[in-house]
Amino acid sequence: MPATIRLTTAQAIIAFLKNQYVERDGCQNQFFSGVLGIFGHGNVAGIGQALLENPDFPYVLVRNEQAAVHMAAGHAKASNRLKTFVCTSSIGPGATNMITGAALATINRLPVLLLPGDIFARRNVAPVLQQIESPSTQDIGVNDCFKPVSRYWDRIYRPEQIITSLPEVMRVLTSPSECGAVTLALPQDVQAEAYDFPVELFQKRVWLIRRPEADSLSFERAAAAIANAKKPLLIAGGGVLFSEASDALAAFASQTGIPVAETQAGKGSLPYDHPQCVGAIGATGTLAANRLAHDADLIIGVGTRYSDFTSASMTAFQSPDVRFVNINTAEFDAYKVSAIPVVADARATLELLTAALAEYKVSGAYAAQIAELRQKWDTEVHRLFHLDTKPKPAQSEVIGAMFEASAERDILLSAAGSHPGDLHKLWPTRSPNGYHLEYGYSTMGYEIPGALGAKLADPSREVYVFLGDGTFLMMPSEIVTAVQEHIKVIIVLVDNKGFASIGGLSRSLGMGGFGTSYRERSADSGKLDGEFLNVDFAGVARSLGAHTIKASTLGELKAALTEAKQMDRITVIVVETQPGVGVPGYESWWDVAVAEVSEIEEVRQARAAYAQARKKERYHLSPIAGDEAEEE
Ligand SMILES: Cc1ncc(C[n+]2csc(CCOP(=O)(O)OP(=O)(O)O)c2C)c(N)n1
Ligand SMILES: [Mg+2]
Repeated sequence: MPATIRLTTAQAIIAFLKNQYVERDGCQNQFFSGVLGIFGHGNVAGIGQALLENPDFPYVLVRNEQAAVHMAAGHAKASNRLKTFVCTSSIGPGATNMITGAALATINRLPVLLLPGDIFARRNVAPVLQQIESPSTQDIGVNDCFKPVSRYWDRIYRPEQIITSLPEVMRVLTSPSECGAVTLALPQDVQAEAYDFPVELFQKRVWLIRRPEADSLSFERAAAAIANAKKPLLIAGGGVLFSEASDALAAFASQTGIPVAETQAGKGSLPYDHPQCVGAIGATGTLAANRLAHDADLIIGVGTRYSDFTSASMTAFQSPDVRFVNINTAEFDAYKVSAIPVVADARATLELLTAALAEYKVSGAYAAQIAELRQKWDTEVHRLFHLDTKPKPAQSEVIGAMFEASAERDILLSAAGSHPGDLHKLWPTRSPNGYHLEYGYSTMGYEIPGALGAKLADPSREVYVFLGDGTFLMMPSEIVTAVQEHIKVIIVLVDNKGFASIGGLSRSLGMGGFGTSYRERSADSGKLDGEFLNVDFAGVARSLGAHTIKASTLGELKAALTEAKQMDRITVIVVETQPGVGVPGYESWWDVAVAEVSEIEEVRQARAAYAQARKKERYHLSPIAGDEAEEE
């Protein structure tokens, strides 16, 4: 008989999780950095009790379950998916608070493990507090809502089910192609139930993070397509960073001369001053990247899922002959845009391509065009960093000041508002993962908890958070967690009286910014166009425990950043920016559908412009280039 140990289901889960390790390129580390969560009756006596008995597995109390998942996702992103946290919640609202975080993680392909409490498996006391009942089945609950946002979902009705479920949990969390949110719903009675578990289950287990290589035929076709390309452009997505392929990409780009454009998730794949780096691509792209994309005859997509921001809503690639090669661990992404699919690890494939393309170099004319576009873009960034706007600084000047204050390995983190677009264009990223944008789900509220997770992934890197006033009001609460855990991050909070981003979008579509600024309802008009609301953001941050500084001018902001660097605790700098001074778009667009009929003339005009712009949207259905080549 194999040796067994009698544990509750919750005790067994914690004992298993703390013994999981990952290994890549010969380096090993513990996969879970601990457990984040909030206790309620649905987990306090189960997972809570197990954590009490396992003090070597750190438990961090957070303020909001959604924030716990963001913190885990930020941690996973900043550690290239080699680490994450477990998130525990009670049943009901504590559990469903995690759904937004789960969607964020799955969309961004980040591993997070969620353990929501669930209603009693034995049912005799139903309906329990916070249970949603169904007249048609007893086998449904709010945790079923996690199914579409999880890459793996399971509910544990009997203790021994975890023996087969937990290995599946780990397979998905450590898979380079499948990873995302994993949800294990845990009925509260089952959490506390004991079972004789095999001791083997709790031995140290090391999960190999594979670097799959391409099949030879796909690889040869991809290499041939590149060798024949006259105007190739490589798009670096998040997969380049996850794969730690920056050096391999730099070698490939230097040798071939192929320019590299970056998605939001892939920005920082190359340092901004690498001669082949042409910066952001797509709706929030640089002039350099967007011009090159427009005429490219071959797009090499590495670790990208071609979101609408990357493809400028399928208008970015206008050459009639454009073809695609996609390098991706996920077959799903590799096959997009009718590409030659190279289902493989980014680093391994780029190294092999560099060797296979020793003879290839872009033309002198193309190289000169790349150099000239890069030069023009540098000038534009310099202009926007030094607008000298008065009396308040423009947002681009705030970004410039943050860049000047930060050091090479520091991290710039943001998620929603007007910041992602401005930062994607302007932030000169100096080191891999130095640019941390959650732009798969663009979740207001990710920034503070995401930053805490990123900081815990590598405390030697300073984390700067660029935060909107709208986002801050949505979830300021994790400042308390930062104080509790002694986690230092620097937050620059831009007070622009509401939603500059959506307000600007609304105005551009003929709706005059309706319902997007923070103003009182006017007694005269009955609308939200009265006095501006005067929220004391610094006061809120201070009351939660942060060191706070108010800056009214660019000079004060620079001084505040110097002070913040010297602080040993979370610091919030509040800066008001000059309204209406935005960063323009650069020969790009984003499809936001405009009303087809309207009483408002401006909306009708916007619709006409919209119909015109949409004509550039393309399907990329060309036969796969490799096949064509073979037929000739
Ligand atoms: C949770 C969530 N709700 C709504 C949105 C849609 N949205 C995107 S940006 C934005 C406004 C953000 O305002 P703020 O943080 O002040 O940034 P600003 O636009 O002023 O730069 C909204 C409402 C979102 N991205 N996330
Ligand atoms: Mg704002």
